[in-house]
Amino acid sequence: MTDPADALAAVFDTAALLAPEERAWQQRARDFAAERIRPTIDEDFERARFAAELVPELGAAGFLGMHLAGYGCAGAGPVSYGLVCLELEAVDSAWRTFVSVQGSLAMSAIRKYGSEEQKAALLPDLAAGRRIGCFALTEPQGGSDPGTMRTVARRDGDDWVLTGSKRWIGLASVADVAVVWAATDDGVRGFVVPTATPGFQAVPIRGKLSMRASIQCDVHLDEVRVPADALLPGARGLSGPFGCLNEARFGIVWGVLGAARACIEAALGHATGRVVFGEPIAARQLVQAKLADMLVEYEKGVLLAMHLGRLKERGALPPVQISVGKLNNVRTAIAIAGTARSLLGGDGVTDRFPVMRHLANLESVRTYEGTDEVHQLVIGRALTGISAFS
Ligand code: TGC
Repeated sequence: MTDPADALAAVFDTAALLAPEERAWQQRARDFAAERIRPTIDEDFERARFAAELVPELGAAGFLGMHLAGYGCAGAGPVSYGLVCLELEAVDSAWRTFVSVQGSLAMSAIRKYGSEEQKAALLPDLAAGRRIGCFALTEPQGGSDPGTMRTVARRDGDDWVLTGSKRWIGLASVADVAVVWAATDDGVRGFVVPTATPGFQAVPIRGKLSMRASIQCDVHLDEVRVPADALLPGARGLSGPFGCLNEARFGIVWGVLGAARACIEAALGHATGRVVFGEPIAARQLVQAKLADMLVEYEKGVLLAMHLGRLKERGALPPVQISVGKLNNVRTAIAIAGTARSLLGGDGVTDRFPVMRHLANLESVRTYEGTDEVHQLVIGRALTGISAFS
């Protein structure tokens, strides 16, 4: 029986689209995921365990903030970053999410908007995985509309005092530092808040049936006092956090294709070995049709991600194009995971295959960093010139 990964590569050779350096990053991430994440991921998912011991290893591999330049970051290109996201998410969305939150949200906020002192003090440790960062934007009253932000920061002498609540904040309970967005008299501003500051509390959200190997939290800010130099000087208004969401959404465009690929490989491997009515099910036309459709949709997703990556390299990637990529590729990955599940029969709902875990994770990915509907409306606004959010 042909290895499913080889069969996929034989039909669609993505390596031909890549530079040697990009292939090297991809291979490094694939090896890391296979050796360090895959062996325990089913148990981590089952027990809702975040394997914190992997964080410095991700740093040593160069994956944290890898697309940022200087301050200990690798300065890799966007396609290399995308491929790393893809390979990590091929094992579990939790670890692409970790890399996204650390690198694309917390670190990119500091890199884009921080003072020289903030960058020098924080980025090398975050890149090495010696410290963990989180990004606190979303609030309980409605994550899709950060414009309703109720968290406030007020001046008190030279200090700032932050009060409010955030929800669904990845890694907050294990983070050393949080980038917190708050309303001020001068509009929305960002603050670098050490999580040990009195009044900062992060409580992991229980009962998740998705992203179980990752942590998302409620964050309570009760008169959290930080000095004046905690303010990110370069961000003013919601365009600040949205600039970071663009980076994270770009990683998702790539990452979910890893989950999709893993599901296709599982379905293909099963179909060629599973004999029903005297033949492998892969010999049935209905099964081949499903496999072909999955591959075609996956290929289209990769080509879209590649196109966006090449635009980003040239500094020519508008946010609406990222919305096209996030909307399409997450929907595609969910559809592929669902079809793969159907090909696996009853065992498809067990952890004998990674497919149900991917399917559950992808439902979170569909919701965070902009729901399907938010991205449809971003695209609709670009098409019509009319904002239909409210
Ligand atoms: P609006 O309030 O009108 O615009 C505010 C300002 O932002 C600018 N802007 C952008 N800038 C850069 N990139 C983008 N993608 C941008 N989108 C908007 C806009 O030009 C304006 O600038 P200025 O200078 O004029 O003030 O907002 P809008 O009407 O443009 O957008 C509405 C909408 C719905 C698209 C936006 O609110 C949105 O994207 N909502 C979804 C938010 C979202 O994705 N939330 C999930 C975040 S995940 C999270 O917080 C948890 S962290 C992850 C983890 O920890 O796991």
